[in-house]
Amino acid sequence: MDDATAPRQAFYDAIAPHHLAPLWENLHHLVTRAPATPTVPAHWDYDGVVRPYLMQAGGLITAKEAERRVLILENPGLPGQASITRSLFAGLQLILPGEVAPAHRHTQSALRFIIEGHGAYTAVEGERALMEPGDFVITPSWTWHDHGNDSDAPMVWLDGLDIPIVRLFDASFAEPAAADRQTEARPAGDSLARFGHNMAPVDWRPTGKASPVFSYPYARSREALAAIARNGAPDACHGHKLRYVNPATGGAPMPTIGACLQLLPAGFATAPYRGTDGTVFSVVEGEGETIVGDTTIRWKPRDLFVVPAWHRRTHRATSEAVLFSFSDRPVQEALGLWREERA
Ligand code: 1HN
Repeated sequence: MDDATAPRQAFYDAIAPHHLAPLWENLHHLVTRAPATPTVPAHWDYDGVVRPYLMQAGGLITAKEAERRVLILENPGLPGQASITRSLFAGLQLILPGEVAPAHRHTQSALRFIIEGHGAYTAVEGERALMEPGDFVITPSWTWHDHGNDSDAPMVWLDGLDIPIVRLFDASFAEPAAADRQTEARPAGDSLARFGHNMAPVDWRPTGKASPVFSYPYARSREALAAIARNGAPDACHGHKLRYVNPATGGAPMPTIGACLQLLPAGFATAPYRGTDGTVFSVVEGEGETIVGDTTIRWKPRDLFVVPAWHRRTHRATSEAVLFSFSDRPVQEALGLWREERA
């Protein structure tokens, strides 16, 4: 101990009961020269590991009893925090034939990205979206939503929510609906017809902050990627990458979460890239690997992985690959925080 240490420690001990602390002992942890996250790169093998456990969960608890039968994808660097990055929650939800996940609403915004199964539905504000693998469905903040499976096979999707963001602001509200299932307000496909064809009802003005389209079918997004891949060269860092938009604003579908779909041609390797938005990936098609710092993640269809904030990544596709991804980028952009670096 040098001469200064003992009197300083005595001072810290004296002020602590008065809820005072010295900034100078913490400053460099609080204000780092570059992002320093406890989040680590992580990978979940869907078919080999996650799916068997998810099906086991299906035998242990019903969707109704669980309210939502979800296995949390917890970042190994954030134990016990129900978070995949510091700002986002991710989980895999199972709904078995005949089950209903009862209607509720909350201030947290949620996205669904369908992993397996056909024809179960999510109902949002009284309109059902039938779900197929690769479909992207949103349930914006404070919208009523329930899920049901009238098909004859299990249905699994990735849930992405802004739970840690809402927790940061202590702004969580939630309530159950009076009935498990919402009464149908509009037929399935109505929102897509009104807002999903580069058109909108003539006198319509946006009311909320989220997209009026709440289902983005894979068939359409995939067709768009196939066309742009035929028509031009891939971006060095991203391959052929499109972001999902709110057609009313051109911005993200929900204010707190942005999502993208990208196609990597067979044999293509992306140039190193990093952004301040930690990003969750879901593999739809193809096989390949993503190098994050000194970690190599080898992925195949239905696998999930996370790249922490400001970690350099390169993707290499061994066969033509399609990756879905989501992050908090719209929040960081709104706050003037978002940065990226392209090699
Ligand atoms: C939730 O409401 C859903 O509505 C899914 O399907 C995952 C995770 C935490 C809190 C609420 C859903 C959730 C959730």
